[in-house]
Amino acid sequence: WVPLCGFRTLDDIRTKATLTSQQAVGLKHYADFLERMPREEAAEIEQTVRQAALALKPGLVCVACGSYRRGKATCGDVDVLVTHPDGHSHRGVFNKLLDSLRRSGFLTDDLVSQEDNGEQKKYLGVCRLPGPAQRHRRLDIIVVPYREFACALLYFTGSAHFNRSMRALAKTKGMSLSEHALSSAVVRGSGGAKVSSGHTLPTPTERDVFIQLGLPYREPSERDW
Ligand code: 8DG
Ligand code: CA
Ligand code: CA
Repeated sequence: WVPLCGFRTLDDIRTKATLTSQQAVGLKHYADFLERMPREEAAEIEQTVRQAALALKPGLVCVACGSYRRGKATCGDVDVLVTHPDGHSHRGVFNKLLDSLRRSGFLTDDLVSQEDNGEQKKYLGVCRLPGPAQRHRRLDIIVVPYREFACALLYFTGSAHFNRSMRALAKTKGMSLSEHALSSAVVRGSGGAKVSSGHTLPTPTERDVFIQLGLPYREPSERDW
């Protein structure tokens, strides 16, 4: 923007720039997004999502992941993972949950309203708790099938650096770790052709991912890097 348009201040951008809808949301809430929230507020946001989810379908599990689950005193945003232990009732929840949270006025802006990634659906947006002095906060919601719960929980809890280390380690052991699953890696011949495709290893809990990788279990609070 500086070399192309000569914009040097937020005010230039506010008054002269053509913004994408996501940039406009970021600018609108610029001051609020600079601040991290106390973890107590993240807990209230998690609880708001959980109440809306349970009103739609009893048994839905909602877990705040990210820095909140790692026990941090403050959080940059809230990352809520949603699933259902019966293995199929997560289907159809994503849009209904967002509609419900929009109708109640809790969601104020959307950034990415839906991103299909296999059976996982991801929402990135903005919310605000009711009350006079509440700030706008970034909220991410992912809905996942229960068979992917452990790997999605591990991924969404992070930290990002910890995830990169886990994935790199999995590779050295002939495996592949993603937010969906831990798999035996695809084997390729010297020409690069696929010799055998990977298969998913059973990981009913996060602990099973550590066991499969030959690692001692680490609590979320021990996953900062
Ligand atoms: P914060 O919001 O309090 O600043 O920290 P956070 O909760 O750890 O970060 P986040 O940006 O909300 O991301 C949530 C998790 O997503 C993160 O802990 C691990 C996972 N993640 C990756 N790679 C990346 C990445 O490249 N960018 C982001 N934003 N998240 C990633 O595994
Ligand atoms: Ca976060
Ligand atoms: Ca996030």
